[in-house]
Amino acid sequence: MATVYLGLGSNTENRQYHIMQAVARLAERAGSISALSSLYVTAPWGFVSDHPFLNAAVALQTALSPHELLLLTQQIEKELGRTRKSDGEYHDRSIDIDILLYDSLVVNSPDLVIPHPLMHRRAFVLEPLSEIAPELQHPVLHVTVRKLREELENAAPAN
Ligand code: PH2
Ligand code: MG
Ligand code: MG
Repeated sequence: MATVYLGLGSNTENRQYHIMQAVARLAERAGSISALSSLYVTAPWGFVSDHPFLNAAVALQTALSPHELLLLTQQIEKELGRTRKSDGEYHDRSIDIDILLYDSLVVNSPDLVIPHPLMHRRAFVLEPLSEIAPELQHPVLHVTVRKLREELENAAPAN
């Protein structure tokens, strides 16, 4: 069994419904959810939108491999109405499920990078994650989630 941390986000109608549906479908098909953070209202990061996000983090115990889990998260995103454009920009989305950490595994494949390469720069990831796993070590940066969050808070606002 692996312990995996996922980041969830939604900024379209019914944000809370989409997040809770994602959690329920993960619990049904990926394993068991051992922690769920509060839902955080966050401003769109990296793109301009009138629609604020709800973000959350979950801890999942799973027997799925990283790639099996990736396929499942993509399937659940699709079921919940996620569409994708290939213009390299961020867009409003009904649901986004990102694999943040998978045990202390480091994965660098064309379709999947773990730890999530931007997680340490995003307050909308670190806030919910530090609520459920403050002492968790980042396997590449070798500092805790709590520390990453503190460092981001003290960094330049451009982050
Ligand atoms: N996800 C992004 C880009 N920007 N901003 C917020 N606040 N929350 C997100 O989940 C988010 C974002 C790319 O996945
Ligand atoms: Mg994302
Ligand atoms: Mg994503």
